[in-house]
Amino acid sequence: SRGTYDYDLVVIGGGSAGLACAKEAVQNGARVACLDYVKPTPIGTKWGVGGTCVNVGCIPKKLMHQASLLGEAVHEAAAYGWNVDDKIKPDWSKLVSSVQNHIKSVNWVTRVDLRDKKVEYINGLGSFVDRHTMVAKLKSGDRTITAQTFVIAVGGRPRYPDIPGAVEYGITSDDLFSLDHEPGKTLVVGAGYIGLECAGFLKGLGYEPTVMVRSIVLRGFDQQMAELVASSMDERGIPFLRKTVPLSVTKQDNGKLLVKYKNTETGEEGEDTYDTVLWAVGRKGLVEDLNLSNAGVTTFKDKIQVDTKEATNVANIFAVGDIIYGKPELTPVAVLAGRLLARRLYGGSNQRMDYSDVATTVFTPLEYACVGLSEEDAVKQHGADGVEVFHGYYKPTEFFIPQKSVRYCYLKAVAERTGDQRVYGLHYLGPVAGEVIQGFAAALKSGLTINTLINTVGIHPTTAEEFTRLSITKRSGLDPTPAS
Ligand code: NA7
Repeated sequence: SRGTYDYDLVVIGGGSAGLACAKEAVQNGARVACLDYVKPTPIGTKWGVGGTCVNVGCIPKKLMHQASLLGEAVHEAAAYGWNVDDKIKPDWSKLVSSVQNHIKSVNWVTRVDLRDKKVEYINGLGSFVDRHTMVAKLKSGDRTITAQTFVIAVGGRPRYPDIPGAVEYGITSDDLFSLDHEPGKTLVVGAGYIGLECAGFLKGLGYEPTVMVRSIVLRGFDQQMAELVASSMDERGIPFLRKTVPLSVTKQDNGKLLVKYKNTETGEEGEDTYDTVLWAVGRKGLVEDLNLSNAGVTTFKDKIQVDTKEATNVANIFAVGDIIYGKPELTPVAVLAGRLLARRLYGGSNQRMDYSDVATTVFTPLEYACVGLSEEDAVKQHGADGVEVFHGYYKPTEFFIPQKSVRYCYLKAVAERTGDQRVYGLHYLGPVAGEVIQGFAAALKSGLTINTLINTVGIHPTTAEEFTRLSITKRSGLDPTPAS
């Protein structure tokens, strides 16, 4: 069949999944093109190659989180004897340009890498004509492209709520990291990890975020940990409007945004004015422009369902990354799934993606990282009698001198109750959470038991060593707070 089509493989989407898949396919001998196109947001924000993670996700988020932690660190430094001006303040436009410069450099490196690796990069919006043909809308006009195989890796974009003024006056995480003015007093609507992270760094940078929560905080995460995250943010002065939904946004003569909202339990209505309204109400898959029906690919709730080999219902069309239904929407998941798919398609491999026990971190001011099952999922799968939870509060050594709150520094191991006491899940709330959990994720995937964990010698003084000191079970009812 080689030769009948323009390419062996066309990857639609130049984000984490698509780029990993395209590069690996070329390395395994395929002729590959990668289409990438970013539709501007309603306020006109657009960006380059690399997808959400690089441009409007993980990378700028981590940098703004770091900026916010540094502000905190300057205050702590005074307690450690540094003579610092206690009237430090952030420069939003300098922060934005530093962040955007880094992103531009990553975009550039990505383009060079694609050229070096001989992936043809096509800056166009693709839509299917049939299962082997696509039309790409380019600046220079339409181009028809045929391929033996297609990989759909178009990812997702933030949703807007269906209320008056939402699109006109609100922004999303697609706009925030390049916003050309200070966000000021900000209403963050949505209590998923994106909402909480944005509220967290905005507070750290000195703005006044409020989080509007429709139902629960951090749906999908361990709910005890989620509530501790929310409490730790509340303690830092971030108010949470609970059980509340927005009704409308209007712009006042003074330029401020008037938001009307309603408590879903009491029915009581309220309103307040903000400088910025940030929607963090979930993301939708970018299926609409693909004309999938022309290729016969079926969709499910803005997403595409795939089998364990990332195949869609059409034999020559696959999907990876955030566009697939029911899998963790995380960059490293997308990268590995994309790479493994290319190896199976062109490298004679049989290895499938293992989507289980993926570790992740919520970069709130006090960070939360976890791997494996939440306590509630462990109980659901193994029964309350089959689960033992080891837990404890702890005091990071470095928190004492600046007298930082240790109230929410907490961790737990959710494990099998009897037998080998296999660890089902690990949860950590505290500093550098991602760095703490990453190694434990490998241990958990290797069959970590409580016995191994508590017989591992800790590294002192660290916060990660607290995992080796877990001795109190929830079932015992003993106080999990440390003596000193
Ligand atoms: P999530 O995790 O889907 O969270 C969305 C949040 O927004 C969640 O708290 C929702 O509350 C809330 N929500 C949704 N619709 C509304 C409306 N209309 N009004 C008020 N609040 C609302 O998404 P993120 O934006 O954090 O994105 C993370 C994505 O990346 C997510 O899709 C992950 O899979 C990966 P709810 O709990 O539904 O009541």
